[in-house]
Amino acid sequence: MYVTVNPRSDRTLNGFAMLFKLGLIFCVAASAGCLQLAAGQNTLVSGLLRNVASGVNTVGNVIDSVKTSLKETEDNAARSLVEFTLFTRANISDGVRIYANNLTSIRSSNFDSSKKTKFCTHGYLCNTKPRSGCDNIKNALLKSGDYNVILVDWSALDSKLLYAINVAVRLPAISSVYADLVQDLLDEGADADDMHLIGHSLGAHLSGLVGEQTLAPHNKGVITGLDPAGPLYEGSDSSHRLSPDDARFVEAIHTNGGILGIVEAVGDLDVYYNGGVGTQPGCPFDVAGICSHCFVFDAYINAIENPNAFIATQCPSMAQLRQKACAGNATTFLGLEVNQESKGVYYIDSSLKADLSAVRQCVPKTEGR
Ligand SMILES: [Ca+2]
Repeated sequence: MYVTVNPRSDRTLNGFAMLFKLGLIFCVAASAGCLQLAAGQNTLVSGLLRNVASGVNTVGNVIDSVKTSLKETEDNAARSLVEFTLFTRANISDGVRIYANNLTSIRSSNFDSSKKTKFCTHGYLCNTKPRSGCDNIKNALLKSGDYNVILVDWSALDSKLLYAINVAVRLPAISSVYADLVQDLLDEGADADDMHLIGHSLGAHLSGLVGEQTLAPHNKGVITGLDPAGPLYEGSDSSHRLSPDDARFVEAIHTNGGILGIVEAVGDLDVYYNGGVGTQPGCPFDVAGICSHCFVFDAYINAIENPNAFIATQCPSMAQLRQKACAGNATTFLGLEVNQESKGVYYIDSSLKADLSAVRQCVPKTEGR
């Protein structure tokens, strides 16, 4: 039995205008990428796409082909351009920038090492500005509990024209500086088991890379992957993507598997929301899967705000769940009350339906913080 929870009521979106804008972004991105290739101006891009075209399309091969020449440049860019902004109940709206390898910035902030720390980072073409998915998660978290919440914004490094560049070189570089910040917080007395890395889409895999460096060695901490990105990650080696060995407990919530999200299970617990693949109920015009892919923010935020309302059941398929063939199987709440002993594939037939307002969370208005 599921409790009906209304989607967030403050999201009134001109859906058609937003979809048009998104379609334009993707069209421009694709066109620009092709033009760049045709001009032969970028050997790196040409090489990447040749690899993909020849069938060498796993993230591992892409990374190996470029990482040596670009690593130093990418690392330097990441160190100067990734933004970490701390929010607490004392400064819910006015975030304070903190910096990796700069303990003074941490000690002069409201960071409290005795409290749990929750991070949120975004995916491709997104950011953490007000009304973004991560900003909404931050608000829900601080309403729910007294945490340190750190938003990780790498939008200045986002290779907006070529997704593959992000996968191959940007995320590994960003993960290095992100991991340094997590390590700084551990050095300041925080417990690794109090660290919770939340990431959407590419941000889910970024969280995995960070967890591998900082949490996995202690077998502590939690990672929540919100519809982890699928393209170039499906079938790739676990060292390049979110995987169960990246923290003590790794969960993934799938809403758009097979399009923008990954289908395969990548966590200790994988929850397939309303089936988890294709289009979510309520997304009438799901251009490129964006509505369903971004709906996962609503799914997680509603689960944070209603900790006992959303129950997932261990089950082999959505069809079997709906046929009530999995009655009596293990269950777990979604959100912060998730049973961290849960293992395997779970499904939820939720009363929460998507709508076009979900898109806004991936393409927030661009006013600054
Ligand atoms: Ca991994």
